[in-house]
Amino acid sequence: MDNHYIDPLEKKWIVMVAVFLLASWSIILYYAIVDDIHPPSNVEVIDSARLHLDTGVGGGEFREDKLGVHRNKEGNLVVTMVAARYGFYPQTITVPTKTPITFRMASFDVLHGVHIPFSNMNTMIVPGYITEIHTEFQKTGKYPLLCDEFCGVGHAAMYGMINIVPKKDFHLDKGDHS
Ligand SMILES: [Cu+2]
Repeated sequence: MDNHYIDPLEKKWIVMVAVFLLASWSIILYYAIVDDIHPPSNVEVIDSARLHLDTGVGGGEFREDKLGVHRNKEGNLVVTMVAARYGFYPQTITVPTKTPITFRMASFDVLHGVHIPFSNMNTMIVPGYITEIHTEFQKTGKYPLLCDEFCGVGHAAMYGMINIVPKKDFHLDKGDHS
C-alpha cells in the first residue's frame, strides 16, 4: 500500500466536512451581509465601579438620573442604559421607528449581553467598556431586551422592554432629558 492511499470512507468524510464548513461559512456570510450583523467596533473604556459618580473615566454619563432616551447635541437619539445583575436600567424604553438610534450601555458588575429579537441588536456588555450600537428599527411593537450572557442565578429573569412606536407618535417623556 503506498503512502497516498486514502480509504474511500475517509474520502467521503473529508468531502462531508468540507461541504459542512463551506455551508456554515456561507450562512454566516449571508446573514452578515443581509442583516448587517457584525462585531461591535467601539472601544471605549469606563470604570464600572464608578458608574454612579461624576468623577473618573466616563464622567457621570451613566449616572442614574441620566439614563434613558435623550437627544445629544447633534439632535440624534441616544439610549443610555446600565446592565446590572439582574436587570436593565431603565427597565422600559420607548423609541421611534425609522430613526437612527445610538445605544450606549455599560455593565455595573459582570459580563452581560443584550439581544433584541427580530433586530440586528445582539452584543456583549463587558465590564470596563462602553458598548455602543447604532441601529434603526423598522417595525413597531413591544419586544423584550434579553440578557444573553449567563451572569448568575438571576440570569433567566434579566430582561427589559423596548417599545417601538411609529415615528410620528414619538415624543420624549418629561422624565427624559435632552
Ligand atoms: Cu445578565
